[in-house]
Amino acid sequence: MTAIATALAAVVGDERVVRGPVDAYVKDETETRLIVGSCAAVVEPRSTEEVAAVVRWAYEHEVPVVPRGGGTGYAGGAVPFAGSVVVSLAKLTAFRRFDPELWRAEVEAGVTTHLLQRRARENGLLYPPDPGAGEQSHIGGNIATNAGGPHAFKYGTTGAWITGIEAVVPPGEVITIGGAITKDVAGYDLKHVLIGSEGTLGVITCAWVRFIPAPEARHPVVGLFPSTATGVEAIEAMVGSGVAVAVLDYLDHGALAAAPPAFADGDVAERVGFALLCEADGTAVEARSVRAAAIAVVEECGGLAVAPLDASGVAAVWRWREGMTGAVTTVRGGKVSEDIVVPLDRLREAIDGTHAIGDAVGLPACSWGHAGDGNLHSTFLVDTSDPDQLRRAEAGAVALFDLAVELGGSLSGEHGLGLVKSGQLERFWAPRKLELHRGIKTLFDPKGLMNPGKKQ
Ligand code: LAC
Ligand code: ZN
Repeated sequence: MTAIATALAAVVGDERVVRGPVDAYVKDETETRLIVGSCAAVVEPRSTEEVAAVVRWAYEHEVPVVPRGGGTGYAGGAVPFAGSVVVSLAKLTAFRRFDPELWRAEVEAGVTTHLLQRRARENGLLYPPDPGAGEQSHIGGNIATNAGGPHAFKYGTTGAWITGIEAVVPPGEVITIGGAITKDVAGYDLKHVLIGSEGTLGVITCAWVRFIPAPEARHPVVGLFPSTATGVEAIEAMVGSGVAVAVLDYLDHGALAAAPPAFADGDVAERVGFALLCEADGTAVEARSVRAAAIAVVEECGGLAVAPLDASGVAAVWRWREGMTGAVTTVRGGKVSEDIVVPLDRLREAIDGTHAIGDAVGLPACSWGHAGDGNLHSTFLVDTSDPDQLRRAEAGAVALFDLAVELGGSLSGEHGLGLVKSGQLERFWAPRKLELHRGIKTLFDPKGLMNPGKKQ
């Protein structure tokens, strides 16, 4: 045990300090680009008061604190630096309240996204956000990153579903913002300051979540197109003609090469250069009508629509989409993947630009993501045993940020700044804007001990 671990055992009890190897607590999905951290101790508090005790101790002793949810992030936000304390929220798993008839719950930070979705579903409700890896990711981490997902197109990101937050902020105090209320304009919007703050302002310990009645039906529509041009035309036609799909995702030819749509006819799959994944939802009548409209748009734009209605066909479509990031990683063993976002009418340029950057750095490139939100997962495939490939991919990532900003977009649409985009804000933000950003950090965390090095 390190001296810090021993001291924390005295603060919150021996059994709250993780013994043995802590490898699982010092990394996230950025392991695919060889990012792994280290820490002095890992604690797993069982209550908000214990989290507060840890933060109090750390603040007094000037030890950095790295909050950790399910560890499924793509930006290195939960990767700790040597000497810090990892505060895992995995044991804060209570539903403090669940009021299905009022469409709301009060859940602790370590409740998994899937459990929250399931409890809602079992009660005829919907918790719409669907970031990937829901079995592993926690609601606390989802809030800390304002996680998105395919359904964000219609329903918004995690933050849109949070009406209140309980958090431990330096130097170790518990605050609550909002609650079981759906409107609150008293004071500045501190709730949305914490949402997406990536653990740099405090530790989110509990949240008030809202639901809506579950849609009666949901039907996927996949559009397979010969080219990016025809596919992007269909995206714009879908939006422009008011077809209110809940999901409007895409995969370019590079992504399709890694994960061909197994549910389409073999010949067709080989000729596909671009794919769209839509979902029609609502009452049974609405979902059928939006489905038909989406199919019509796909066909009018020269695509082939695959729109299964049977459970196994639907499952195959979602398996394909959810397996995308894994499939792309498998090609060369590693990847550097960013999540730039651009205005919808610049999507085509961002998709083509990703390939141009890949060519410039000499690496295979691809992108997929949330077309309707203009949010790309622009990716360079790397063999991680070759440091030069990794270096070129990181240079490609910086070029992607330039591209996004040039197109009127932003560095990150859904995964956050974390560690991997550290230093990028000052390349693009005006001095006064940066000063305000840093001022918020200093106000919450004057000693700079909350998840240092992230979101800056
Ligand atoms: C996705 C993850 C990478 O959309 O955000 O596939
Ligand atoms: Zn995504």
